[in-house]
Amino acid sequence: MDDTKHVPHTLVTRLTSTVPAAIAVVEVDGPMAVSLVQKHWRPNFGSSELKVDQIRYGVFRIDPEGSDHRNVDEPGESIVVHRSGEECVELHCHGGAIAAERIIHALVHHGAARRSSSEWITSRSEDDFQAEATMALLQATTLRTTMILMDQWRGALRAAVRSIEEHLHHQRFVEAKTAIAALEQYSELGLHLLQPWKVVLCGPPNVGKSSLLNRLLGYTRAIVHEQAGTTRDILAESTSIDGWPVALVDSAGIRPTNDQVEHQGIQRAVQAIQGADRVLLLVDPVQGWCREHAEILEQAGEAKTLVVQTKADISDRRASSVPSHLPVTLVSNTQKIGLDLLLERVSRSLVPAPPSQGTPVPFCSRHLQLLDHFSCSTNGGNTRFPLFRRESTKLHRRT
Ligand SMILES: Nc1nc2c(ncn2[C@@H]2O[C@H](COP(=O)(O)OP(=O)(O)OP(=O)(O)O)[C@@H](O)[C@H]2O)c(=O)[nH]1
Ligand SMILES: [Mg+2]
Repeated sequence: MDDTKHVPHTLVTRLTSTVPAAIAVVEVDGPMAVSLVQKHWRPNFGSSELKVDQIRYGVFRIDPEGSDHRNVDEPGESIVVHRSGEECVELHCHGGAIAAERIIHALVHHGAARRSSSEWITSRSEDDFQAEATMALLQATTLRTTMILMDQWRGALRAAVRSIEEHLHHQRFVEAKTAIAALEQYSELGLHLLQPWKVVLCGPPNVGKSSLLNRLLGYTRAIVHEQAGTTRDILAESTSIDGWPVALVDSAGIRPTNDQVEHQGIQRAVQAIQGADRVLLLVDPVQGWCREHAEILEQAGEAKTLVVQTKADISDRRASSVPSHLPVTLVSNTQKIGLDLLLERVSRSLVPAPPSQGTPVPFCSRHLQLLDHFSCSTNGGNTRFPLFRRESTKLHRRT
């Protein structure tokens, strides 16, 4: 029987992402970490002793006892071993899909328990806020969103929440409401630090939706053609506008049709408009505003619609048929006119007042639930929130 089996609290975690990379890092943490690694590891020279802070090279043998005769010639995995603490060893192996998994599987087979990377992060964070910020930072795609999340990692949101708790505890409800409102103004932005804003390009056929998508992306993603009804399906691409993550969505031109395929495409366009955060409603300067524009505007609502008149190289005058109270941005896809102004307006529409450095921003659904809970408490309800009193659960601190 394997004497290292059922040893408590020796945890194995893949520290690096599962996305293939040059190197993957697996951490073994706990009382049996060193002996477990030594059982599998064969150094390329010298003894297999592992001193703290020493870095060694060798091979990780998946089946060290060779009990499985089919695996006798199994080559193992090349690894760099770093004993980072008395009870902590890092194994640096090939970063493809397989190597780290084989190593983890072998260690679990011999008694370690697998721990997810989110559990690892939680165990090393001061509290839930910092753990959530770390996990969000791993997924952030722009510098701007990263900076906001770094502020939360450093404690901006935690401090704001604690201050609201204090107000509620001392029944200072006016101050509590003000502080809650200050956080709530950023809740939509906070949820879109990771989840891209969905910006849908729509309008009748041939107004230049696909051309504008290509221009805003900076490469030719969608088919552009003079024939009306070219785009049939939804086409979404990730990008960023002024540092805000955005999914730009091209859609089929909306018009009455007897063509079954086109009809389905139009239905998808309508669904995309309904689910959009912002709608770019495109108008051709010659065709002008038509019934479809009015219907889309009614569906999307004026607050989240930006009217864009294309083909400014043909006509740079606002079409008189566009309702006069609607602001219009004139662009030319072919001559690249007005695109910077359009991007600026989209950015301002998404985030009218970007948070300054150090501003607390709620950024996940748990934070919004917490704000709801606080709001209820401003009427004199329960003012203690044990969920946010959790102390650090750091496990094995490195020596
Ligand atoms: N002069 C000029 N032509 C443009 C401009 N934008 C698009 N076009 C032309 O208009 C035609 C239609 O362009 P698309 O981008 O395919 O239009 P669409 O709105 O995606 O059309 P559908 O997919 O059919 O709904 C093409 O011949 C484009 O070259 C522009 O800004 N100026
Ligand atoms: Mg198109």
